[in-house]
Amino acid sequence: MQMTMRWYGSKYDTVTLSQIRQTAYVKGIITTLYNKLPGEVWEKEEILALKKEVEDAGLSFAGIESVNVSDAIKVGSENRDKDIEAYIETLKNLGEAGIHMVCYNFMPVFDWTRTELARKRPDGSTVMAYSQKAVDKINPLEMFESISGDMNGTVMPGWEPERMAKVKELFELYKDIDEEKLFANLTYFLNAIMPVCDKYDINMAIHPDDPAWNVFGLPRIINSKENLLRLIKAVDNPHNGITFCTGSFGTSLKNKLPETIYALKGRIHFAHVRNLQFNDGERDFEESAHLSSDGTFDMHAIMKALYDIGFDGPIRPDHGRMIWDEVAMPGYGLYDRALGAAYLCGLWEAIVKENS
Ligand code: DNO
Repeated sequence: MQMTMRWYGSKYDTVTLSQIRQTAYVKGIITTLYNKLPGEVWEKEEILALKKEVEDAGLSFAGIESVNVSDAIKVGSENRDKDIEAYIETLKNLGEAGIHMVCYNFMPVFDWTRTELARKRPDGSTVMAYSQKAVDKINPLEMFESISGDMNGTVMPGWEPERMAKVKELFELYKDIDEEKLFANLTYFLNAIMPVCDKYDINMAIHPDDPAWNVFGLPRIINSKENLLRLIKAVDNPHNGITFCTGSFGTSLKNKLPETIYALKGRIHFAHVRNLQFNDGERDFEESAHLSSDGTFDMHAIMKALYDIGFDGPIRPDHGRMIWDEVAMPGYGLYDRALGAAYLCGLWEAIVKENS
């Protein structure tokens, strides 16, 4: 595995590349052209400039999170082919720049959903949290307003204000889209992009739905072991793979994390590893420290499963708590993610040594 950290680019991130490098644990960067809208082509020069910036800081460029998929592609509207053409062009440019892993998601309207961005824990740290009871009380059209006050002035992925300004239209667009249609649109998209992925050896890594159940009546299809297996079989090409995100996939306690990792052998191209703590029933959780004993997941068993399947892709700590008075994008401060990286590297080293 290669330990990485997500970075949003010097214009958007509160964390610098030199800080990330000094963690020592993190060797690679997962980044994006954060200003690009879905459907827009990423030009080769822009990609190369970003890559140079990362490499000049002494870090490796480990992949993209995300090249976002347009709503036209997700709903399968007439103009989707134009957006798919643009996506293919972007992949070609990434491939020519030597980039081989692209994370994306196929969630309608909202990317990941949380009801609180700064829930206070007894030790004074703050974490992101989800409560179904709170969701049931929110008008989806006001979702953005209800959390935006806690974004610390940052732009959160999937929650861009321009996009949220159109949320009503977005709901309208998805009104006839059920699980089966969404799945068919996903496989249509994947079949169209596989040739360029084959040509440039680009691993596509779909991000699980977060949370793993329908929110506001919107369909979810990347949310169980069965559905993940269905997807990799439907487009049976090794470049059609998964971002195994424990904190998203694990929101449903029915999803068994190590077991699913074993089942996906060869098709996990990227891993996000973090822990959750469940509170009041199953659909109420908060993002704990990465440490097993701080949450619900057995992090050792997760890392061991990744080791056992021969996982050799990029891995990253995921949403961190906000600690030590840091002010950053919720989930994406430096300090707790650095602790997470150190912990995951420690587990990994122990597993490697015990097995050799
Ligand atoms: C949240 C992230 C998601 C993820 C996208 C992938 O912090 O895990 O925004 O990057 O869903 O496209």
